[in-house]
Amino acid sequence: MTATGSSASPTPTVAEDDGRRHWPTLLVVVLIGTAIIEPILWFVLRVHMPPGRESTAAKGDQFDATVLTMMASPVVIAVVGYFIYAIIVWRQPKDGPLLDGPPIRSNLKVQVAWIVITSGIVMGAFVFGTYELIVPAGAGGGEGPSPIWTPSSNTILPVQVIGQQWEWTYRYPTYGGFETTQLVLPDHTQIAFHVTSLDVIHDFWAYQLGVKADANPGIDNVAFAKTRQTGKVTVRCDELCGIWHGAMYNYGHVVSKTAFNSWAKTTEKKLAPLTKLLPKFSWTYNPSANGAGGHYYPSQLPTSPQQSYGNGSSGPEGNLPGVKVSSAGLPRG
Ligand SMILES: [Cu+2]
Repeated sequence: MTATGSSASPTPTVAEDDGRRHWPTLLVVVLIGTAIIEPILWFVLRVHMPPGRESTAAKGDQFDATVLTMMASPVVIAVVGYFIYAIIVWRQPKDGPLLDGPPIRSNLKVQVAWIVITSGIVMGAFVFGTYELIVPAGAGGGEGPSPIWTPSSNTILPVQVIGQQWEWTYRYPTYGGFETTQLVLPDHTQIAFHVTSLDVIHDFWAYQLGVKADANPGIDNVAFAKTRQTGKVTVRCDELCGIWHGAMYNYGHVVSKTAFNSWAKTTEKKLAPLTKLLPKFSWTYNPSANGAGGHYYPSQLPTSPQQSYGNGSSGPEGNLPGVKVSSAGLPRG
């Protein structure tokens, strides 16, 4: 570095080699730091990583995020470690001339190490990402109408998720095709979410299940997840879909198989008169087919169906009072 113009800054002196071996010291710092942080990430952070472990897809997300954090940690430790080391070891003395490092044009060792380490990290992430995408089949990503990788389970419960401005409803085709605003799922069961929309593009995000699949009109977008434990599920729309997009959420529940069965059977029976009026179950619907102008439910919105599992007054007839009135001309199908 040289002083320019009329500046009075002194020209730095090249510091003399202190004869110390800095690279091995830095390497030891990085190795020790890595050895300390990695077990903490694996044993402590992993179990607290979002989105939890309520489904296989969620647990997979948690695992992936932990492994990527563990891959990134040595890099962060190396950068921060080098920074702190430089501040301490190569500190400019208070008295004496302004010091600078030796001018280095090229350093073969550094170049080789850089290429090897960065290639290793990138290729490692590539292999890991590809494996995680393909092998644990059934990730809740929404892979279109005919996913290439499907779960091996013989018993899969299909649940249709219907998005529309601005609420979610669910149909259970294996229980007579009833439709409800409640998302109730059995524990330890492979679920196939069939996500579709009646109007614009929405995005079904069942946070605790690690499921996030776009809801496109006319498309049956399939996402798989196997429930692992009972608990609450927060469902949000994650695609800006109009003015009340922010109010487009509700809550679901993963319950025991017995509780689910009794709920499903009771609800099927309770809603049977209404189910008859619904369009026949289909993987997609065309809301404008019957001249409804794309509106399935009457315009009592903006509201979002808010009720909790088992409160006894749920279901479309409770939350969507207009359905009965207009059901003669139900436009879907
Ligand atoms: Cu939406």
